[in-house]
Amino acid sequence: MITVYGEGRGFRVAWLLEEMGLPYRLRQVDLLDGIENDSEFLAINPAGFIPAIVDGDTIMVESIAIMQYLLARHGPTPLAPAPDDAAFALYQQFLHMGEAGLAGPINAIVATIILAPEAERENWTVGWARNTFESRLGLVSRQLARTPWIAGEAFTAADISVTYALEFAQRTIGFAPGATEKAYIARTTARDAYRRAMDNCPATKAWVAGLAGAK
Ligand SMILES: N[C@@H](CCC(=O)N[C@@H](CS)C(=O)NCC(=O)O)C(=O)O
Repeated sequence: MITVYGEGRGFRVAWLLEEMGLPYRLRQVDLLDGIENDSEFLAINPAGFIPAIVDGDTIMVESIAIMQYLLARHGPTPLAPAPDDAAFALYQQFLHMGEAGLAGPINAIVATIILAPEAERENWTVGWARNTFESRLGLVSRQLARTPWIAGEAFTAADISVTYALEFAQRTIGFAPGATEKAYIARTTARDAYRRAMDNCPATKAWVAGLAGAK
């Protein structure tokens, strides 16, 4: 049985596991409680960030890498188009862009607006991170104007990566999706696997419920 440590980007992992029909359990990690008090989790990830997984003898961190591991180790699955598939390049691109170009820069904004002293909250780095998010979002919107899913005509793990980032942005930096992104989020989040993952992730469910009016 695979154990997923922590929600946050662990939701991506739970959603993927639901799509793949693989059994798992979620082990909550409360970052706000002081991670130094959670020695069991620190034994899994001494760096103290989430998510992490344990799958037999395998321990891993980094949500996108975890997804690639699960898709490869427990696949094959159409959720990860093969190298000879026409969707392969876009799939790889957006799978990674969901974190590297969208959710990652948001971390800098969130950390600054929550943790920085008042006078430092709208600093240069926050502006840079917003611009980075917005320029990558332009590529997402352009692609969604062409195809229903981010890598083409079929739902893939890249849609999990990007959808999480868009909902994260809505929740944290006041991102207001346009009509194309709204319709996309409605499509991806209507999937049964998304709903089942939500039911296993109460903290994520609570914050997404808060977005209901924005959708
Ligand atoms: N690139 C990492 C980002 C992980 C990340 O930022 N996790 C957040 C919660 S979603 C966290 O643990 N923050 C606390 C920390 O980094 O110490 C991934 O995709 O897994």
